[in-house]
Amino acid sequence: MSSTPISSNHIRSRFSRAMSAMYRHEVPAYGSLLDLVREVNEATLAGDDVEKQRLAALGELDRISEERHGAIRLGTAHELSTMRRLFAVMGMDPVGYYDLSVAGVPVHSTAFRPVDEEALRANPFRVFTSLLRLDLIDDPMLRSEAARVLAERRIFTDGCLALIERAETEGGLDEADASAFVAEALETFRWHPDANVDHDLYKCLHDAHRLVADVVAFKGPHINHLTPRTLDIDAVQRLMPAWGIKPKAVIEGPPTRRVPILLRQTSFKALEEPVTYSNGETTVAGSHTARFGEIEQRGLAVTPKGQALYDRLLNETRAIVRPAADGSNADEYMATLAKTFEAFPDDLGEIRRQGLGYFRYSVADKPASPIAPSAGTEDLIAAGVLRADPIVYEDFLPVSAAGIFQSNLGDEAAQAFAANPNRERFEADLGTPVIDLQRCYAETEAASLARARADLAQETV
Ligand code: OOG
Ligand code: NI
Repeated sequence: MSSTPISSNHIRSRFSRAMSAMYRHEVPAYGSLLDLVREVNEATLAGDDVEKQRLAALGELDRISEERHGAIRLGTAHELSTMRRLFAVMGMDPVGYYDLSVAGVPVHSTAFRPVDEEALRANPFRVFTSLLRLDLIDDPMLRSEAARVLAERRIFTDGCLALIERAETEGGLDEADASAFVAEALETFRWHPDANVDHDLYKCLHDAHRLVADVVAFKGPHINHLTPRTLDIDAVQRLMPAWGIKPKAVIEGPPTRRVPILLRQTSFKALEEPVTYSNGETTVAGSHTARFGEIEQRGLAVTPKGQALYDRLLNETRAIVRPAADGSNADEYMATLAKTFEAFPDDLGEIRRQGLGYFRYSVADKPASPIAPSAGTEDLIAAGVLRADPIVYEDFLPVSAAGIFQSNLGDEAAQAFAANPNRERFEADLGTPVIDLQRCYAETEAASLARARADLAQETV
């Protein structure tokens, strides 16, 4: 490296911005969605000064308009492990394992994202990354044909690979290399309107599963959606039609609540885009439907106990009514969801006392005399010396992710695979274990409490 390395946070921010600009150009409806989300966020903050001050004090206000996640689908173990190295240059590590086979989608996934608090505050850009599972495809001929096509494609530019290596051996990239890296890496995520296969093979892949065609038939893992974060997803869902955007029927995740938990998501349907298919001699003009837009609202990260309660209530809801792809029972589903979730406390103090969520502790008001380390956390909060703010959920939800996949696979896609998680295989393909997401939140909470207690234990005032 010729000069000083620049921070991986900086590279990630630049990459996220470059990706957003590219996608806005490729999928104009995403641009409309960004404008709508900005309006709703501004209106929400203008109408809620307390929340605005709170977000500003936590340093979260600035990140909201910059915040987004994307998603890609990969074809081979080698693509996945190289993608891990690519994201590592930007300070993004694989967190969590998501098995989507249960929902009829032949992939398993992780999310690459920054992990430590400072990096998350700088820019929490995440990429939901799925690996196709050809082992779930029945037809052995098609399976080997797909594997052959995938083995031949090269999804990373030589320049990108060289810069990944440089970052690994030299511990980072300098300014010039970082700029080059962002440009080279972006190439991997670009849309290619000329397919990698002929039309007959495309049709066979598509008949096996639309997702198989989306991965195998193309030259690279085009970014299939980008998702801005909104502060009021119900408002965005309601306003989408007036902005010429058709939302999916229901919002995935928990219902509307006073205290938002986990993650709520909705999307607009994928576009049908022109594609040419060629066998080297003849070219066929056709189309492919894959790329869409999504919005998300993030809330409190929940503990294993909170997650178990969430899972149970979601299952109970779905045992009563399952959202139909055509939206015919959307109102019934949302009403049932709201009713069932009355069993999940909707008050921050109650959630905290029941150990359902993660909190970031800080000193609210220094007391006149030092506080003994043995003082109870709840007592300190009640005494007004300690404050607890919700820790934002930075990850994804498998049932919601499946709903997002499904809404873009068309109504015919209710194909079922037996639940078939294979985390060991995924981690072997990735080349490293995934980070346990519960541990991230538990550590953040514990560190904040230790800091706050250390402060309170000092002689002051
Ligand atoms: C990923 C779908 C999952 C989310 O936000 O849950 C996802 C995909 O369609 O490739 O992005
Ligand atoms: Ni998404």
